[in-house]
Amino acid sequence: MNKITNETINKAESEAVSGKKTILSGIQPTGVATLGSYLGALRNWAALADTYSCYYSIVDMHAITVRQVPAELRRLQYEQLAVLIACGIDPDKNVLFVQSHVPAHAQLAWVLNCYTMFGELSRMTQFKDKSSKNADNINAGLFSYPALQAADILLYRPDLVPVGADQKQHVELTRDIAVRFNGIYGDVFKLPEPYIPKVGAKIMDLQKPTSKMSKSEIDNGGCVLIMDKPEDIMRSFKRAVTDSETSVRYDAKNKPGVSNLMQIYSVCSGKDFGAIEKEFEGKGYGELKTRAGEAVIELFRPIREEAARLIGDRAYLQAVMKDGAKKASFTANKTLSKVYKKIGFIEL
Ligand code: AQP
Repeated sequence: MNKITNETINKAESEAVSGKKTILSGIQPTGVATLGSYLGALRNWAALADTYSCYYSIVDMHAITVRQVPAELRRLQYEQLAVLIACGIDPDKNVLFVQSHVPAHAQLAWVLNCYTMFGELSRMTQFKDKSSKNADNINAGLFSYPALQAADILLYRPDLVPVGADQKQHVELTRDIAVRFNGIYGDVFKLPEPYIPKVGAKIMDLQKPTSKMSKSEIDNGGCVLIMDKPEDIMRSFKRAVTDSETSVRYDAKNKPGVSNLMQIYSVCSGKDFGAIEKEFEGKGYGELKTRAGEAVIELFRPIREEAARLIGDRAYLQAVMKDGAKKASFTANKTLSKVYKKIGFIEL
């Protein structure tokens, strides 16, 4: 396994600030973005946009590995795009596109499927997780999802891939596939590094703080969406599961609920865990829940308002999609053409 160390991440980070390097990441339109995807990924996407050449994709082809309602899937793609722009990802400075609008993703994915081992795919935590949640639909797409994800990444030759901690295993597999392919055909793919935030990399469900906050699990009240109304956000925080102690202390293993709230409050307020422990000395969990809820409400207020405005402007969103597809295809097709040549396909 091609292990990624902190050292390699730091090296890529420092190289990246010296010149304009490339970044790629994606988000599924399986629901509206959550507090988890915002803190784990989207806020970094926006922050990195000025320094890097960025490709950000709405990955509809990944979404159908789980059954979707077609009209909903369409609506959610527009909504997701509006949220990304409202998060500060400017479509004039970044390439924002929908995965299925760039056929090279499917084309390269097939090739990479032939260079990805059954055993490797079987070990992926997300496959095990999602197949246990969708026992009646364990389809081949769900299984080979990481090969498509490897294609998504390798097509754009990115230096960094900003993701939450849950995606680290997939980026490692992407590197393994790239190394295997390069070992046979020469230096075709660039090896990407994951860019995982130090705090906020894995935001947990407010009701089940031992599980990742996920947009497909919105029914239990433990998931906060960017587009949620302030009163709904506060209600979710007030009901957050904590523990039977009273002290606000960071201990992810023994106090997952409180530690998750601290993590959220830390990213939103910019305060470190030491400062937060001090701030809540002698105070109960109720106050931490309220402060964390307020911080999230204020963080999301301008994003929600701008996204709501953009959702009403379909013509603009479609124009962004068209422009993004054109720019993304230009880069992706160059890589695909190189791959096809290397493996012996005839190009006309
Ligand atoms: N809870 C989280 N904490 C930190 N980062 C997270 N991300 C997602 N959830 C958290 C990161 O957000 C990016 C986009 O993720 P995604 O929506 O494409 O896919 P996902 O990881 O499968 O998210 P969900 O919410 O769990 O979706 P469903 O329920 O449809 O599977 C990724 O970089 C991810 O790491």
